[in-house]
Amino acid sequence: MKPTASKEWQELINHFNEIQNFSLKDMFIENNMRANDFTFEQSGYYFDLSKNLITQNTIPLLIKLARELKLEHEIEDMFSGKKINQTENRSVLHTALRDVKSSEHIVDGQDILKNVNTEIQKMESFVQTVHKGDFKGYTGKNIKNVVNIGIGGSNLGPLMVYEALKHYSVENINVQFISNIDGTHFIETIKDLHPESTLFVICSKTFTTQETMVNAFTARKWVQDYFGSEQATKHHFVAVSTNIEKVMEFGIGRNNIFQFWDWVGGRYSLTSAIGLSLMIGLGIENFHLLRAGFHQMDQHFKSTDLEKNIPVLLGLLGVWYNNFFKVETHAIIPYDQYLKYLPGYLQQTDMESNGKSTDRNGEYVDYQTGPIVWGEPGTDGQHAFFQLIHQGTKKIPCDFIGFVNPLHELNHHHEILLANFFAQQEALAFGKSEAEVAKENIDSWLIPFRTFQGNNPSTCILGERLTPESLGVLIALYEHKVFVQGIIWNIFSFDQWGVELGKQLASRILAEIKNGVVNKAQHDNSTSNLLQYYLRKSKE
Ligand code: G6Q
Repeated sequence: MKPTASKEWQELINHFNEIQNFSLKDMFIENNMRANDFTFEQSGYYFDLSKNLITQNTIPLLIKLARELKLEHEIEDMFSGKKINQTENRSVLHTALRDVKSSEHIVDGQDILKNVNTEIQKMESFVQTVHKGDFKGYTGKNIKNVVNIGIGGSNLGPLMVYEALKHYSVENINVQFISNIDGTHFIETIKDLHPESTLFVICSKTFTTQETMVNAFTARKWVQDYFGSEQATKHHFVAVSTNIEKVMEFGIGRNNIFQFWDWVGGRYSLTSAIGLSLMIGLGIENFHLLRAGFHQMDQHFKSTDLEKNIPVLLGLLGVWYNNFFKVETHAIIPYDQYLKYLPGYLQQTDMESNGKSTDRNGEYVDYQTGPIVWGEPGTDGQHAFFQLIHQGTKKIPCDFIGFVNPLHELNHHHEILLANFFAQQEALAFGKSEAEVAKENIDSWLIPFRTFQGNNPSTCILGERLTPESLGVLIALYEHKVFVQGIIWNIFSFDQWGVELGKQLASRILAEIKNGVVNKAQHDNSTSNLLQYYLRKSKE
């Protein structure tokens, strides 16, 4: 259903018109218990939504809209395995990958949990052989370096989680990631590695993705050239894929292929065998704790009333800003260096899922869908882009993510980090008025420059400690938030047709580059000129 045609949408417009000029400062003065009204504790996190531009009526009205658009029913459909990824005719069952509690889950007559668990056991056995030194390189050396080759969903999740949980990583194994087709990524990653102690994990659902395959073939050549034997391949390569045939053609034995299924979307796949490098790098137990964290949030999302359901509330707040305040972006600001790849990871989760302009009926939408997601860790961001959030002309809802306890002993660092974490949210919400600035005895002409309007919304997500489990909770929270928004916007969140056109054109252009001849009839004037310039200069 078109959301904007509902009476609930109209009610939200009316509500917006009433409150759009309210200020957070006034709302906190009017209700000095406001924080309590909008704070939730869930799965080891403290969620403070009170510094958002909402009144007591906003969330109920948004929830009314969600109910009208059958959100509860849609959640059930996803969990039960209905083929909600309609343009690809697939179920969306990443929640089954981390269902650590149920004994079976029948979809189309198949117990998919049995398959999940069989694959997990296979991963565990393999990882044990690597850890114990039973899996050896071609010349009998133990594996010390693992290189994950994959891109998009077959890279961003494992990369982000490995960096986030490095504190928990196993000793003597170092995991690296190669994703970009830019040869620099390959060269710079392998330059300090030795083929005898390196294992490549080729992660590709399709095993046809250009970047991954080119990197995989280059890696295979690197290994074979060193050992002077094709036989070395099976000692230094394993793969994760749904395309067993293609992997075997590459030269990897059936036993070293780890499987997943078409009901797992790439960007939702990190708890499938795509997480093999994680299981190797972080240990079996930590991989399970991560899954358990995901499951905890899955359960919360599936069975909690919308009024207290955190992914639902965060999703609806996003709709509120995106469609009523008409903001364009959403910032993710982790005050935790371990989470430095989280904003990039969530860019894919969110923007590849909800960056769509065709609704579920195939019609062009006449309202805004997914926001631009961006961010950097604090406090670095404070010395870069925070100026614009504080004094620029744009409203930018921000998620501030932090943890009470650090994973190191430099407590004085952590106190300063968290002081900044709290201070930025306070400053963004309440600003500093002209009158307050004037009291500071500065030249009057400087007052406007030193004034802060405030009223920039933020959500505080404060965890107890960054652990495999709490990270799982956090990732699943964002996955479900994105799902909620996709339902409200009436779009298909689980396909990604928008990545296809560029790929097609690149393959056409590559043929021209290889032939050294530009087919002008195929291109506009600008592209033809660029190609000609490139061909001319690259020959010089
Ligand atoms: C994610 C997308 C996309 C995908 C990559 C890699 O949801 O589908 O990012 O993960 O294109 O695809 P392969 O795993 O098939 O190589």
